[in-house]
Amino acid sequence: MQHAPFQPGMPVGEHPYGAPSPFMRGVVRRWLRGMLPSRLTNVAFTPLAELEGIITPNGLHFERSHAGTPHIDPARFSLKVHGLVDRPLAFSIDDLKRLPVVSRFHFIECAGNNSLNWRRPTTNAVQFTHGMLSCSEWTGVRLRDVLHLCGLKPGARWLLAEGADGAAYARSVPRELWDEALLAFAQNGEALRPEQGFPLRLLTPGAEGSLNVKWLHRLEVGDKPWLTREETARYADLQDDGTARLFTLVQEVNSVITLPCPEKPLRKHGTHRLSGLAWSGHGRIAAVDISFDGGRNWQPAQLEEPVLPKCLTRFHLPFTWRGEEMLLQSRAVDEKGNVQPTHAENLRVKSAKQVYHNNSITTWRVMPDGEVRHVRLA
Ligand SMILES: Nc1nc2c(c(=O)[nH]1)N[C@H]1C(S)=C(S)[C@@H](COP(=O)(O)O)O[C@H]1N2
Ligand SMILES: [Mo]
Repeated sequence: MQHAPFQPGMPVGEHPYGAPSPFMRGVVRRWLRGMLPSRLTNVAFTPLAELEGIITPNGLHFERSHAGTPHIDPARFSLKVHGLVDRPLAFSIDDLKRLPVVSRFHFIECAGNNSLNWRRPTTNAVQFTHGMLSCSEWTGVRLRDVLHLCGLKPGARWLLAEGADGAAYARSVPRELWDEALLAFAQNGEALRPEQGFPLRLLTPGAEGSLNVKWLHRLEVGDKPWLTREETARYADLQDDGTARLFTLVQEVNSVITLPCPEKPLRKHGTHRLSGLAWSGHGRIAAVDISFDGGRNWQPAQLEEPVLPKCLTRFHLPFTWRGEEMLLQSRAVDEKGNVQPTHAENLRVKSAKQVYHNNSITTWRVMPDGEVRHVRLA
């Protein structure tokens, strides 16, 4: 039903906690049936094509969970810290909130993002190529402040971060990542969503998603990595000789065009706005170049402020389309000089057998009718 102008609307208080307009019902997380064995261990992808700016609304943050979403009462929750420390301590959420609190804008990306397209393009939607990627303002206390209260013993080099979920999920975190890490209890101004680790998660800016342990209830300090399932059998990069490279922790420079894309075809001839997202686990995005002809010619996109380290960066470029076929690509460069590789370049340094850490340039083929398809150039 269409609302007639100047008629009264819904009463105030009808939605004590607001929800999107009913016209936005299609803007939802989606998962691929059959990708993983059950819905308890699965991934719900963020609808990147529907979003503007750099922040992912909390209800649309991607979710990768290995044993479903636990239901945790924060009043009965505590974080235990022990191992190579002078004083093993337990912190309630209220204890943590009495420490200095900081807020930081950072993306989280699963190392498996775009892995379905490592061998050949198989998913024809930006939601399913790059939707294991989201970005929030995270609020919490610094990991190093908590460790300082416990007092690190000599030899402290690694930390085991364990979640309270049924997966007995745990990852070893090397000391180099401790300084920037947060123990986050809030996301975009409100408490973490249950799917994102309520009431507490580890946040390791720029590192692969799986290090950001959710429902974090235990930190053990040690002198070597624990070699848990999630860093040996999973999230390890299989090499050509059959060995696996462990602890490839940084999410490399990457980008994708979200407009146009398979979900957002071109419907009219004339001027259009190309838009997309770029990110790097090494720091800030320095530049994004756009090609309309499959990588032969490049022109710089405009970066939208703010451009923050280890955070999504939005880029734009106006263009005119008169029905010609185009091969759209974006190529990001970060402040450390890392350049996003073509797939062929990536295959020169990575094994064809590995599935994680695919940051290859993506090609969208725009057809004369304006439809957009995910393709790979030879
Ligand atoms: N306790 C726990 N932490 C976890 C996981 C999990 O299954 N259990 N999944 C990890 C993986 S693989 C990723 S990619 C991120 C995803 O975070 P999100 O679900 O908030 O997007 O959480 C990580 N932390
Ligand atoms: Mo992940």
